[in-house]
Parts: sequence; C-alpha cells; structure tokens
Amino acid sequence: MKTITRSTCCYCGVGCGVLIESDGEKITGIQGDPAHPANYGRLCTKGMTLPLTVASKTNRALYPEIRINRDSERQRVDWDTALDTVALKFADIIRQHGPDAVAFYISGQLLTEDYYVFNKLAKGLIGTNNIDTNSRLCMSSAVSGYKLSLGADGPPTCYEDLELADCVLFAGSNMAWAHPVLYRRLEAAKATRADVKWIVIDPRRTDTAAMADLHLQIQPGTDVALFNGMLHHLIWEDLIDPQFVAEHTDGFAELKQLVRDYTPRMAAEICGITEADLMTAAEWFGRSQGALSLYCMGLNQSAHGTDKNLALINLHLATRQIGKPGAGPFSLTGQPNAMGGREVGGMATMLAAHRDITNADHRAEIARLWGIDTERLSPTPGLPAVEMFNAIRAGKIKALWIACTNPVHSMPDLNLIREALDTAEFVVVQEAFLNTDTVPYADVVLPAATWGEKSGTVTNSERRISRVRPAIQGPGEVRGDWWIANEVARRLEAQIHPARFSLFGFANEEQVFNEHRRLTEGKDLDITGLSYGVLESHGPQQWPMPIVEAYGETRGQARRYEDGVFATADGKARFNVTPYLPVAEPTNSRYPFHLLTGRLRDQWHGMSRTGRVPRLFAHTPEAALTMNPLDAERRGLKAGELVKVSSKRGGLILPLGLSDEVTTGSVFAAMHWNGQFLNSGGINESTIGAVDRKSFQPELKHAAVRVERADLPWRLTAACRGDTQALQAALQPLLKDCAYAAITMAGDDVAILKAAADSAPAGWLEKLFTALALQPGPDVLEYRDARRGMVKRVGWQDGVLHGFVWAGDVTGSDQLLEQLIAGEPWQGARITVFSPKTGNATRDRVVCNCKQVKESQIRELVVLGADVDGLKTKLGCGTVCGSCVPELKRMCSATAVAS
Ligand SMILES: Nc1nc2c(c(=O)[nH]1)N[C@H]1C(S)=C(S)[C@@H](COP(=O)(O)OP(=O)(O)OC[C@H]3O[C@@H](n4cnc5c(=O)[nH]c(N)nc54)[C@H](O)[C@@H]3O)O[C@H]1N2
Ligand SMILES: Nc1nc2c(c(=O)[nH]1)N[C@H]1C(S)=C(S)[C@@H](COP(=O)(O)OP(=O)(O)OC[C@H]3O[C@@H](n4cnc5c(=O)[nH]c(N)nc54)[C@H](O)[C@@H]3O)O[C@H]1N2
Ligand code: SF4
Ligand SMILES: [Mo]
Repeated sequence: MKTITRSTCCYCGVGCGVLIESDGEKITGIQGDPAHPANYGRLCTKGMTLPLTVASKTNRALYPEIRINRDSERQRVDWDTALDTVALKFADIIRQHGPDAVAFYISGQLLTEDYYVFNKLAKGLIGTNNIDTNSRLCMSSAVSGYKLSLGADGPPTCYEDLELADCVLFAGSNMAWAHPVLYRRLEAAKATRADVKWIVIDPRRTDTAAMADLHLQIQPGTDVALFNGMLHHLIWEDLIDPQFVAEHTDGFAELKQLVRDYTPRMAAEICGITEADLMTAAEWFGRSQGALSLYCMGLNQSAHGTDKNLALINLHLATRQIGKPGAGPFSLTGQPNAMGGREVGGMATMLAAHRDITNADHRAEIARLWGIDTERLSPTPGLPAVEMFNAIRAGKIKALWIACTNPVHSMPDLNLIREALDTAEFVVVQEAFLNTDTVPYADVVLPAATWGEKSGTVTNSERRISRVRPAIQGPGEVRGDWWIANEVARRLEAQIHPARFSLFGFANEEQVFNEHRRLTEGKDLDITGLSYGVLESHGPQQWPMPIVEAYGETRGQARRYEDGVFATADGKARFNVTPYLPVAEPTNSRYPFHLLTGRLRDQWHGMSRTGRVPRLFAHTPEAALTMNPLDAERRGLKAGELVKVSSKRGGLILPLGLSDEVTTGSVFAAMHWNGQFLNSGGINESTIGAVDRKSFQPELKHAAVRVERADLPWRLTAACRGDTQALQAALQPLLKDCAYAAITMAGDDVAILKAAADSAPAGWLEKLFTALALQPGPDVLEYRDARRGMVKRVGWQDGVLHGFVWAGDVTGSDQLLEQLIAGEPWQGARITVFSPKTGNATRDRVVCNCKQVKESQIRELVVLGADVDGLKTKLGCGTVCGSCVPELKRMCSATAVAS
C-alpha cells in the first residue's frame, strides 16, 4: 500500500517540505510539499533524488561495531555492549583526567532533539563545554556578526522578503547552486518586476553572478574594504538615515572616522574593481525601497569572517535597510538545522536558548531548569573545532565522540586531523554510512538512522521550524541520534552522577522538544506557543512564537526589529569598526595561486549520500582544479592534464580544468571529493586552519598554493556496469596504491575508475579485475603488449559491453566509455574493441538532470539562435526543478556575445 509522509529535505538550509512516498518497506518516490512555505512544492536536483540515497544497504552502517585495539578489525556487537562500552570508557577518562578530557564534535545536520540531548549530556551531565559542531566551519561568523550588531543571533528577515526586495545583494553566496529553491523564488520575482537589481559579490563568475545586473568580481577576501568603501559613498551622497542612526543605533561616529579613509577609489583598488561599479552598488543599495543582502560562506569562511558580516550589517543599519519588508541582512544557513543547533546552544561557546556560558545568571537559569547544581555547569567556554582537534593532537582531550559529520574530509589541513584521531585514546563515530573518511578511526561505530527514517524537528534559514517524519523503518539496527545519545547518557549518569531522577528520562523525541521549548521561555527565540500538535495542525512555524493568550495566535513572527528596538540591553543596534585586513595566507613566489573552494550544484559535502546517486555526477563528472586559461597557457598546462596542487601543509593531484570563471591568479576546487572517490582526502589536504578571532571559524575559502604538472606516464581507465555502491566499495581500497586515482559514476549504473602512476603498481591489476569481476571467460577478451606496458581487458554481458580495463595507454578509452554508458547492443566483431579510435571524445555533461538533457544538445540549438524559452520548449530542459536555468541563460548569452 502506498503511504505519503510529510517531512523535510535533509540537505540545505532552505528547508523544503517534502512528501515521501513509500510502500511500508521502501521509499518509492518524493515530491515537493505544495503546502510548505519554503518551497511551495518545488525541489532541486538533490531533493528530488533523495529516495535513491536510502535505496540500498551497501555501505550503510547497520549494526554497532567495536574494535578491541587499533590493530584489530571492528566486530559487530549488540547495542547494549556498544552503549556500555562508550559510557564506561567516557566515565573512566572523566574520572582519571576530568570532564574536559572528553569532547563531542557534532553537526548542523542533526535534528534539534538530537542536538538537545547531546548538549545536555556534555554540559549538564559531564560538565564540559567541549561540544562543538561543523557549524563552526559554516555559520559561526554569522552568529558573531548578528550578536555584535543586533544583540542576538538569527536573521531578522524571512523568505517573503525575497519577493519584496528591489535591490538584492549576494555576497559570497552561490545561491543558484547552494540554495536553489530560494533562487527560483528570486528569479520569479525578478521576471515580474523590471525595477529589481541584483548585485553579486564573488571572485568567481558563478551561475549566480551570470544572472546579475552588476557582478563585483573582487579579489578574494577583500569584502570588508568593499563594504567600507560603499559606506563612505553612502555618507558622501547623503543616502544614510540620520534619524534612525541617532535613535536606534550606537557607534556611528567611530565607524565614520574609519570609513573616511575608504574612499571609493581606494576601496575599489583593494578589491580590483572599478570605482564606478563600487559607487553604483552603493547607490542601488542606498536608494532602493528594500535592500536585501544574502550572504553565505564567501563571507563566513574567512579569518575576518565576523568583520565581513559586521561591515555588511553596518550598511543596513546606516541606511535603515532592516526591519521592514524586503530589507535586511539575511545570512543563508548552510545546513538544514544549523539554526536548531544554535537554538539549543549546541556549541562550545554558547548555552541553551541563546544563553551565554560566561554569564553566571544564564548558567543559574539553565541549572534551575535542568534541576542540577549550578556548579555542575562549567563557566569556561569549550574548545571550538580547530582548537578541539589541536587539543586532541596534544593529548589533552583523550576521548572524542563524532556524530553526523565527517571531519577527516571537511576540516581544514587534514594531516593534522588524522594525526589528532590517531593520537586520541578513544573515538566514537555515529554515522549512517561506513565508507566515509572518518569511520576508519572509530573504536566504536554507532549506526544512525538517516533521512526518511528519523523523527524530530529542524529550523530553516528563516527561523521556521518544520517536522521531520520517518517514512520507513531504517535497515539493520540503526537508531535515531537522540536515542543513541540518551542511552549512553543514562548509562554514564549511573557511573558519574547517580541520582534519583535521571536527566535523561526522555521516552520519545516529543518529550525532548517540550523540554527545549521550556528553556526558551522569555528569550528572544521564545517558542512556548509551539508544540508537535501545533506543527501537525498548522504546519511549519517561525520563531519567536510565544504563547499570546490575548490573540490565541498560532503564527510565529516573520520579521524582527520592525519597531527599531534591537536585542541589546539598551535596545540600540551597534555599529562596529571594521578595518580591512588581508587573507591569512597571502600568495608569494613559491605559492603564487590563491586557492578558492566551494560547492557544486548536484553534490552534498562529503558525498556519502549524493555520491550514491550516479546521475548526480552527470553535471560535473569529475573532480578538477579550475584555472584561468591565461595562467595555464603561461605555464604550458593543458585542460585535462594531471596537476599537483599543494600548499605548505599538503597537496593532492587533480585533473586541470580551464575556465575564465576564475580570474588569473586564482584557482578553484570543489570541496566535495574525498577518500571515497579519490586517493587523497580532497582539497582540505591543502587548506589552512587559520581562524577568525571572534568566531573561531576557519578560513576554508582561502589558501596560497602552487600548481605543477604531475608527470605520471602510466595511465588507466576502467569502467563497469552494475550496482554502483557495491562497485564503489570494491574499488575504494585500491585508490591509495596510485599517485592519482578517482572513482566517478555515470548513467544509472556505471562506475568509472581513472588512475595514474609512474608505473603499474605491482599486483594491482589483478585486484582490479577481481573488484570488477572481469575474470577470464567466454565473454571476456584480453590484449597484452608487454613491450609497451599495455593491458586491455573487456567484458560483455548479454551482448552489451559490460566492463573494461585499459591500462598503460588509455587512447580511445573515452569513446569506449561513452559506448559502455550508452549500453547499446555491441555491433560487429568483438575484437575490434582493441583498435584505437582516433579523435578525443570529451564526456558530454548532463546539464538538465530532470530531463537528462546534455550539453551538446543545448549547444546545437543555441548556435542556431535558441533562447532559454526555446530550449525549454524543444528539449524540456529547465522545466522541472529549474536548477539548470541559470546555466541555460549563461550558455545562451555567451553565444550571443561571441557572435
Ligand atoms: N549543492 C549544494 N548546496 C549546498 C551545500 C552543498 O554541499 N551542495 N551545502 C550547504 C552548506 S552547509 C552551505 S554552508 C552552503 C554554502 O553556500 P555558498 O556559500 O553559497 O557556497 P560556496 O560554494 O561554499 O561559496 C560561495 C561562494 O563564495 C565565493 N567566495 C570565495 N571567497 C570569497 C570572498 O573572499 N568573498 C566573496 N564575496 N566570495 C567569496 C566562492 O567563489 C563561491 O562561489 O551551501 C549549502 N547548500
Ligand atoms: N575546503 C572547504 N571545506 C569545507 C567547506 C568549504 O566550503 N570548503 N565547507 C564547510 C562547511 S560550510 C560545512 S557545513 C562542512 C560540512 O562537512 P561535514 O559535516 O563533514 O559534511 P557531511 O559530508 O554532510 O557530513 C555529514 C555526515 O553525517 C552522515 N549522516 C547522514 N545522515 C546522518 C544521520 O541522520 N545521523 C548521523 N549520525 N549521521 C548521518 C553522513 O553520512 C556524513 O558522513 O564542510 C566544511 N568544509
Ligand atoms: S533547495 Fe534543494 S537541497 Fe535545499 S532543502 Fe530544498 S530540495 Fe533540499
Ligand atoms: Mo555549511
């Protein structure tokens, strides 16, 4: 029987509502929820393919596992054994070395209920604030920015503002790819209103930038100079609101003093843009009815991330572009529940419900609400992510519990992270998938339920709380994250603080939510008017949502600070003095390139989920380092060549991609690829752990690197049809033996391996044949040329090309790969497969995932003069989820310019 379950997408902070279709055992389909106010039925490519991420059990963490010592394999155990082991080991370390010898590293992808229990376990039971999350890598500069300027965390804006703004400023946000459904809303608004102006501030010409009226392609890291220069111009042009500044803010005089020096000319020079463009941006911003800024990692992931946020908020306060429809500084949340994590205080530097660790009254309030002695709460802030791993490396923190994040891929400077986990006495990894780069370090693996299987709530970018509901029961013995934390907490409590009443008597996630709600009473994020019942009857709600008896209202507040009263003690917002400082690691003659990192349209972080869906590889089939063609020419490098990109800290080999999306002097790498797919941990081998002094957020977007040709004469291309998860699992262990190796996927069932080395690794090809099940037999042909070091093996199944290995020389393998992906019956004599074809086939990218429309099909029509509407009608591309529309526009306009 078909069941429909209302839930929420587990990827980005847009927080789209989904309707999950299931047959009781399996998830069979998905649709956008037409009633959800974030997406009104829309989904992007990632949301639409969610069912495929939970379709197979391969690589899933299904049972608890323990290893007795570092040299042994992990063994399956029952839940009681695993939970007891974690509790006893933690208790032991706490007794011997004190509460700060243990730490938790958790995630903005946990549900609010999961987060709440973890936070209570660390702070309330153990008495350590060593609980930090991947939000430190993501939102912490935005949190510091809001608190230092508006007095409290959380955006003052809402999604309706997207439709109401007439000036939209994107700063360090590639929203077309990272928040696609909100971007669709902006596109729609722009199409109906001719007066809407878009400004994009990004050192790269992204799909978001391609749609802008003004793209400020600034030098990396120079945003503060730009905003200061814009403010200078706004003051000069009398575009500020003196009355608002006088009545509702503090600190303008000091800021004015600073920005006096930032003339548009001087600022524009720092940023590498024209003075005229800077002034245009300032004027559009200052003169509009509603100026809305949308910002993300290009601002936050910086050694001056808080200042970047503050300098932008300064602009909003000076011009009163805040607290009114269509206006305000709107920090886009990256992960689905980074907001919820902030609400329950799940970070090393905060307490529950926006309280502060260092505030004695706040600690007393929490202690009272939890029913514990105030002394149990540590007054010392815990260690934020980068420092936490440093302390593990130094042996100060002995036990670490990681949940729902993959630090051996996503933290900067991976060598240090691996060293830390090697040093740690005890590592717990709570994961849904076993093939991530962090799992090999686990002494205990706790198998978690994932999307479609778990229950609780999340808060999206506009402070809206939605329900996450399970459509099916997870496979094996997986459990919800809150349950796992709660079970260990109860056992640990018996060890270290036996009490008559357990702090962890939660029987279900609703009870956890209700306790969290109680802690918000009277705070800026008061949700005392909200319950699972209200969410059920009235749908998702924004906070604050206090109980307002007089109105009997069941609606949260859409926009904050409309009365000009801010969340500071005196109600006034603060201007902050923000001098411009360069990036932490400037380029030099040894490391002459500025490395930028970021996201791809169809992949999610470490790809443990999107990497399970072959069709999500079609838009960007391979990992690459992108360089400007002029830089490549100067160095004699060609597209597709293997290059070594390295910083002072570490490096990796990647194929070179050429594009003028990056300016000369900069290179770009996507953050997604890692040890599941590469012979390295990905681009964070090279990034730097320098952090912002106020937010402790690392500068993941900027590092100085050099790029050299990797001369690796022995090449291999292999591909095979089948269960891509099983193939990935079989190939992953082979990657490390090559100087370069990468797994990718294509079609619906093809896994591809490309590798390079000085010479063939000994015995490796036999292992590869086994992994691909390409053993000699009637349907397998082999060709060897020992003198030229060539080995080719090809297999067929049911008259269709099934798999091949081309080793030594890969000429012609690209065409063969296309044939394999096409899956057509084999024509002619099989032996002809070994005659090398001439010409170089480059893989045809799939631009539109929903309708599977390829780049070549689009180009064919574009040269004939087709516009986006024409493409939509003729090919159907861009008519379903719309994720490819910005790219279609870009392809049409590029051709128009060229002709
Ligand atoms: N497809 C997809 N969507 C996602 C995610 C994903 O993994 N995949 N992850 C989600 C998460 S957790 C997050 S945090 C968001 C991130 O969303 P975004 O921040 O929008 O994405 P990024 O690509 O990381 O970075 C945005 C842009 O910052 C630019 N940039 C780099 N340096 C600077 C600079 O100094 N100044 C300025 N102004 N810009 C700079 C980069 O060129 C890049 O285009 O995406 C969310 N959505
Ligand atoms: N160079 C560079 N590095 C970056 C960034 C960048 O832009 N550039 N961006 C940074 C940012 S903004 C972010 S947010 C981080 C993200 O980095 P990570 O947090 O490492 O990202 P994910 O791969 O999403 O990790 C989530 C893990 O949880 C697992 N999982 C899935 N569902 C569940 C569940 O329900 N329960 C549990 N327990 N586990 C589950 C997944 O399999 C996955 O391994 O990366 C950061 N790193
Ligand atoms: S925009 Fe895409 S990834 Fe983000 S919540 Fe919506 S469907 Fe999920
Ligand atoms: Mo993020």
